[in-house]
Amino acid sequence: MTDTAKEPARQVAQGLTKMTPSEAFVETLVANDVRDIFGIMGSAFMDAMDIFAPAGIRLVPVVHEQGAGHMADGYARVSGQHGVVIGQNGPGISNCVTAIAAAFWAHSPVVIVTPESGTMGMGLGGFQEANQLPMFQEFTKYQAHVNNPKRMAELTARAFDRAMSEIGPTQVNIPRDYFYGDIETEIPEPFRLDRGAGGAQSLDEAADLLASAEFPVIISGGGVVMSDGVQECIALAERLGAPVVNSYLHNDSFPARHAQWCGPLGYQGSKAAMKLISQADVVIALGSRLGPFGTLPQYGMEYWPKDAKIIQIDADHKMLGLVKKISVGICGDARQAAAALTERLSSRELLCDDTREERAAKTKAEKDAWEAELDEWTHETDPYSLDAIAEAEDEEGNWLHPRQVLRELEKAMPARVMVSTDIGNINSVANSYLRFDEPRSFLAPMSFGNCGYALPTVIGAKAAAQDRPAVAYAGDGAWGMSMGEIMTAVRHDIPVTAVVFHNRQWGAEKKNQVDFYNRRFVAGELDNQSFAGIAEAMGAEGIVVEKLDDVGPALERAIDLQMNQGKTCVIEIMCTRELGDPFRRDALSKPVRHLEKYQDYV
Ligand SMILES: Cc1ncc(C[n+]2csc(CCOP(=O)(O)OP(=O)(O)O)c2C)c(N)n1
Ligand SMILES: [Mg+2]
Repeated sequence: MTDTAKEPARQVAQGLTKMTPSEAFVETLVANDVRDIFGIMGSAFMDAMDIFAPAGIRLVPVVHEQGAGHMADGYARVSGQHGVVIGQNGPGISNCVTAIAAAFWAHSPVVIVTPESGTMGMGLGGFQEANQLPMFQEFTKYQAHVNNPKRMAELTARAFDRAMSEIGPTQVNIPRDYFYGDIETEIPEPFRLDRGAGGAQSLDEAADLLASAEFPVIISGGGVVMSDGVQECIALAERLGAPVVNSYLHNDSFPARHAQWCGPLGYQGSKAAMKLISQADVVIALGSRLGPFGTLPQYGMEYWPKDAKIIQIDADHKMLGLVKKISVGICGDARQAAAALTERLSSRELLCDDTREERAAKTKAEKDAWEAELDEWTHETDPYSLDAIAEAEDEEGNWLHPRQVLRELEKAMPARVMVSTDIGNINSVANSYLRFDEPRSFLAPMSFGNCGYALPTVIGAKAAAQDRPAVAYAGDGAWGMSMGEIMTAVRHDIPVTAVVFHNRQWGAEKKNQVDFYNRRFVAGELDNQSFAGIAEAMGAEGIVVEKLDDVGPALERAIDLQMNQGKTCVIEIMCTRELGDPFRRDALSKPVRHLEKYQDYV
């Protein structure tokens, strides 16, 4: 669309023009097609905020700025556009640190706008004064400090450009007095990097390696989602007849309905995926940094194929060979690299062509076996879980097995759903039951792993894709950190559905106390209130589920409320205290005590 064809609010000032820095800032947002910003208002940027509405920008006021950061993350991950967050200098900004860290590890193009103390007071210990660049140093790809009001448009624009080209959060830090004054400025045209498939030499080497592979396996990573490359990944997979596994927490990087899809690697992932990749002689890690937690042993299985040759493709050359030893590293866009490889292989005979059917049968057999295992795996069977299940039988109320609940939720998921998950034991077990047919659908807290992620993130996702159903999963502990944002969903008509697994404990961490600390539980119990009741008090609908048969219908009802009546609903599911495998056995050791008074604590 040419600029003149846009609605008046979305037309950007052209050429060198007299304006205020506030206007330059807002015009730069418009040039970058910003329509929603998440945050809490403050005097620090009120002069710019005052003209958001006539520029066609909505400021979504949240309950807590951390929520705003997560919303910007969810918005970016689903739309592929920038997510933008803003807050008052000092506390409004420090409240965002966790969310920006999470967005960093999710590779989300989030721009955090951080108005700062005025230049004439900075350093004197004034009100809400803080050095706001060091706070985000580790979690941003680029930090712009507006050191002169005349540079407002230039530096704001650069933050928007870099968020896209570097695929991660950037910051624009603006002394609050620099919003005022008169300047002559030009609003820069957004610059979008035209990425390529990678170097011809590395692509050729990869094609040669693939041509001689007997059992190639593709890992489809986050880069496939971010580059909109699922179709190209499918084409490569079909040319090779190779099983495709999702990298950890990128379950939406390959359609689950496809015969070659095998499910996710990593914590609580798919045994089929793990068994198949363990047989690979060549692995193609497409758009994956091969993060260290994504390939840890699971189910007592060391599945990573140590002798396989690895072809790694990543848009960031610094990721190539960083975690795993590789044979070929391609610095390229996942979509274009997949297309370039398919093209190179199209007219070539491949060693694996001969075994296409045999490999397809093997893939199917592993998938069928894993589905059957999941169907039978109704509850956990370790001694602690069996005790917890027995205890639940003696208690008042009816408590459900999490795995059965997760299976029922899976069956009731609507088409095109977006699901965010939190950090917790039940949320992790959910990994086996979350399957997607379209990309930009799965929003997990990724490597930063913060509790309190799921609800605000899915609210941001819903703001970006109002026509899609949005569901958040959270444990009762993580829910407490974030549930206030239900008020944001209700107040601002961004209806979502949240499923709260009410197991009355900080389960994931308690599992470590079971495995390493002889069930000495410290600070693990949660004496919970009614989450459905709290939801109702916040203006949402609340449903309590105590029977397995009610799980699916509750989700269907909540989705109907969301999609047809614009209502937010919290489904509170009463679960036993049983616990699935822990995240990391590798990170803990059996306790050693030298002092007499702690001798029993081993
Ligand atoms: C912000 C933050 N604080 C603490 C932790 C450590 N932590 C990881 S999982 C977990 C327990 C989560 O409990 P809950 O949400 O109730 O889920 P459950 O494990 O019971 O399913 C905690 C405290 C974390 N990951 N993030
Ligand atoms: Mg819990």
